[in-house]
Amino acid sequence: MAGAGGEGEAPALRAVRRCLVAFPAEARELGLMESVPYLDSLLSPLEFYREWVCPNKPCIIRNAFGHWPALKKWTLTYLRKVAGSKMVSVAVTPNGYADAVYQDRFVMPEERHMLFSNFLDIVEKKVISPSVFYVQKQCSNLTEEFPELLGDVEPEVPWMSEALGKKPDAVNFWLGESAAVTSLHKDHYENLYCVISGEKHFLLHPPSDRPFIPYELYLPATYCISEDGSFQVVDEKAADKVPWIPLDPLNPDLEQYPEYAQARPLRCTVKAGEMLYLPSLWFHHVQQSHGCIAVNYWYDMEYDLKYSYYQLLDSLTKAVTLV
Ligand SMILES: O=C(O)CCC(=O)C(=O)O
Repeated sequence: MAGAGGEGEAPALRAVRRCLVAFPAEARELGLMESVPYLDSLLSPLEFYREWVCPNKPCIIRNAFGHWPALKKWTLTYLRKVAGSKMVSVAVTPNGYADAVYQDRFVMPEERHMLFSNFLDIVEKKVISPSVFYVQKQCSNLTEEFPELLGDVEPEVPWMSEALGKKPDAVNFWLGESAAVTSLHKDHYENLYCVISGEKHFLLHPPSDRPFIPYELYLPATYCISEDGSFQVVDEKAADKVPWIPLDPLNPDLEQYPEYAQARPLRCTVKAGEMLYLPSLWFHHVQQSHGCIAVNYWYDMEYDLKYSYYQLLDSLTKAVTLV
């Protein structure tokens, strides 16, 4: 919460600010843990809903998808064989950050359509590029761009579909270089994130940490590669500003965002064969081992009272920040 008020601040505003500063610790005491717990086997849909979705708590589930052929089949060689000859969308950036703040812009990656085999050449370091490549298009790219791989996983997670009474909105396929990083953000999805090979490193904040997490408004722009191979940041035409988190949780600028010192990130590594349940509205920052392959399922959240309470927290945080 930037702009903490001084002596002249109205008492009511000071009281709201005090409540917002106390709120994250109070929420944590009500049942959040120091680390992300593991489940060694699946629960029934009802149990999973009661114990994790409803309380909005993350967990890592082992043995949740041991039956998927992908776990044994998906090597880079296999992926090249079944999908190498097709054109796919790849996020290309100069620094590994797609959808992140760069200087005074919110910058999106160049979305390059390229042969999947050319992308694999880069991941396998058969071709050296100064840019960073990541297959990460979040529009259900597994079903839209890689239908030939779908039979090796599942189009939905049956127990989650039953628990939530709906099908996933998107099934995404992720494969990229270790330099590709996903900046801190949150989504309105119940996310089941399954690592097929390699490792993903998540840094998480519960939604209740919102008062300590800064947002700013940025003009949106896109990386465009020039003929000489250098990247330019090109503004989107007539686009509204985008609220985004400027802070890098791995190296937070506490002079600019001192409140973040009070936030308490949870860190976890999700290994091959493990599934992270990442509840809706949790902030997450993601790194990976080189060539990590993952599939995740986004189930739209319920826009219920929990959502409304988060909106209230967000509005109050913005209100005191602006003063
Ligand atoms: O794996 C990643 O790089 C990002 C995942 C993510 O942000 C998500 O699933 O919402």
